[in-house]
Amino acid sequence: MNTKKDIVQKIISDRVHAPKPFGLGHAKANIALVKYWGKRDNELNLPETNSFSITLPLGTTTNITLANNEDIVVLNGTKIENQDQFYTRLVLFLNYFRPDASTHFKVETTNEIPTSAGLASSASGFAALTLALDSFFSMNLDQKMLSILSRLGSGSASRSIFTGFVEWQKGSNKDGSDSFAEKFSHFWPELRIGLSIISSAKKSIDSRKAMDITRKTSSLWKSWPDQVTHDITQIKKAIIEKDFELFGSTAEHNALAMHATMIAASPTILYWLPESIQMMHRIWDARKKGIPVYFTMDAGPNLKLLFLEKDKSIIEQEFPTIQTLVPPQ
Ligand code: 2P0
Repeated sequence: MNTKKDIVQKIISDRVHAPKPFGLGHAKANIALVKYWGKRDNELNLPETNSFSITLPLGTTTNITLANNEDIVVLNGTKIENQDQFYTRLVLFLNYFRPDASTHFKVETTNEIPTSAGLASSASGFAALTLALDSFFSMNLDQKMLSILSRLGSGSASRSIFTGFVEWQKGSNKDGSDSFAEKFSHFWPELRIGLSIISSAKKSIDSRKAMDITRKTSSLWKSWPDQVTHDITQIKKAIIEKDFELFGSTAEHNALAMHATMIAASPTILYWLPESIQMMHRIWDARKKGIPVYFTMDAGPNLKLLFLEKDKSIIEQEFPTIQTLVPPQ
């Protein structure tokens, strides 16, 4: 069996140098337009399908130094208790890089993503941590290797090593050596993301568990991989041709299809709140009025609106509570 530790060691063993005084990493959050939902390997976060994302302008900055007696984790200026899940997940990841048991790290991490924004921070978090470790041990790894290492922390983190549009290749090797993200060569500077926060409460079921239940029990699971293949082709075509209707409708349909696979799981997994459905109707009503706006949704109740800069003022008038973000190239 390939354990995470074996794989990390294989990648880094001949590249690690003595630690520098500190190692700094920064990575941006991303939102999948064609979703990652379901793993072929739970240990290595190997996905059943490719996925395709857009980078957000908000991210995570992480600084690593050496600590004396135990690992110390500080998030946005507050020391995290070592019983906290955030602490244990981070320390587990650090263990794969720890040169020996007596080496301890202090990890100070700052999240630009407001915790209330309902956005996953594990993607930018594990990518920033990987970049900080790369710098700390002067490894100088290429982006492919950084993407593979980030993936071992959290699947979607593999995409946060890059900016712009990013495709995570599922790969087929058992050890995940061909499962990494790549930057898509085209960009769309006029694209905007509108965050619509319905609830910032902790999700009812974490996405890791939800993916597993979906894959094992959902009657709609069989059709999901073909759906993704189709949608990735369409979304790339839409970007190249700047066809916003194709872009928005593909992303929206893919998100709804992902949620449909969960609704068809046993037990049903439903992340939507009544307000989520209300918001969907408001978006569909806006479209009926001729306003080009679509949405995507992740493993939670919040919607992310997709639109173009030229329609920003009318959309902000129609949806006054959204926060508009400009995706970086
Ligand atoms: C995505 N999500 O593509 C999908 C869409 C949520 C819905 O990636 O278990 O935190 O760490 O590999 O990356 C959330 O899952 O899962 C996610 P792990 P991750 O963005």
